[in-house]
Amino acid sequence: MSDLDLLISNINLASMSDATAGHSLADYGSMTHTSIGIKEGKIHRLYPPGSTLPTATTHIDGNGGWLTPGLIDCHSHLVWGGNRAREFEWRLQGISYEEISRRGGGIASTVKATRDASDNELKAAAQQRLTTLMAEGVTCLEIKSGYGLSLEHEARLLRIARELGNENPLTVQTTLLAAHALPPEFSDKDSYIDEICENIIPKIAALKLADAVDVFCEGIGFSTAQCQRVFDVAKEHALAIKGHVEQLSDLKGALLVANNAGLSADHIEYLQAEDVPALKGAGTVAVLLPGAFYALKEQQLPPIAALREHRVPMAVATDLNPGTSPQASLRLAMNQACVLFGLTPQESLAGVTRDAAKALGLGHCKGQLAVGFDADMVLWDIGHPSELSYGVNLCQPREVFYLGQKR
Ligand code: DI6
Ligand code: FE
Repeated sequence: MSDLDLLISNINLASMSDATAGHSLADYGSMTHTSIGIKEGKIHRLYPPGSTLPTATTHIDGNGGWLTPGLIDCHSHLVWGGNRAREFEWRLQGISYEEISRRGGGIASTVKATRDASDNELKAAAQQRLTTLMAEGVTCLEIKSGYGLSLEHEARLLRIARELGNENPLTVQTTLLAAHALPPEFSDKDSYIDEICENIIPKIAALKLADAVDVFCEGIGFSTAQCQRVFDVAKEHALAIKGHVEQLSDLKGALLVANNAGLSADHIEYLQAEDVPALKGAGTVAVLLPGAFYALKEQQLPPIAALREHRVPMAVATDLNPGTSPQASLRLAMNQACVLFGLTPQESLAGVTRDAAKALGLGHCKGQLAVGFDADMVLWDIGHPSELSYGVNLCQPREVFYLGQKR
């Protein structure tokens, strides 16, 4: 019997361990010329240079490459029908996202196309996007509903997301985003919030289809009072809390998420620096979505300096969706986070590993190469981890390891 299931020797590790948190120019928690041992899906031991190496059922020569934690996309709307290429043309003619939304385009048009699509059509399209993300090294993905907007259709999207998690090697976490927009059957937002609180959340919770509940807190979405009602019911059902907040205006949604001990406040371009300490105090992760900022040609930058100063963990995600972030690439989001938001390549890598895990409540088991953590890992033929944020698709994983327990 071998001591280990897997030994990867002759590698450099970018551990992204907690010890590197808050050091924007630190060294990726790197350990050079090292080896890593895996047992029962977990990181069993790290071997410094010169160690006597144990036996292993499988031994891989890393050839001097770099090993990172598996990449984690902690914010996606992966499952939808149709596309919004026509709307893209309108936006290029100068019509704003909010104006298109008021004219019945935007989220409403995707809701119609999604409801009209069959399960098989939705799943095949989502699988294609998922395969693209996995080829980049994504080993864990959050998938939101939000284009169904009724119990039947939200449940359908979450069920498809769960099936994708069962049928692919990566971990999928699901989030109910019923409070994304007003469905056509309702004329008044408060009545739809009643439906979400009295019917949709309790039934989705009973079916165990969601790990968390999210809201779109915005003028074209829902008010803080309406979002608070959703969070109250989410908590009754022991579901984690997330929020799309301060994307287009400052409604103090991030404070609301923090006051409810939410896992993450996402977008936050309009978050004021004075509201940042509340996130730190609540342990709420700031999720940066540069793909939506890019696609909408936004000007308002998230308060990166204040987030750094207060050591709020900053995750980076795709926000993959048909309207405001039509990009199935977390690697592109890493590059955008550096170029558009001024993150360092180390912060950007932490944002798709350690801090993305925290945004999903998985910070204790995923996103770091540390003893006891899940062995979700990517081996890259690169000379330095900054290459992962520099450029787009100039390097691909040599091998992706999905050995950790599915969560
Ligand atoms: N903010 C976003 O960027 C996406 N949802 C949200 O609340 C956009 C969704 C869409 O336009 O389809
Ligand atoms: Fe989103």
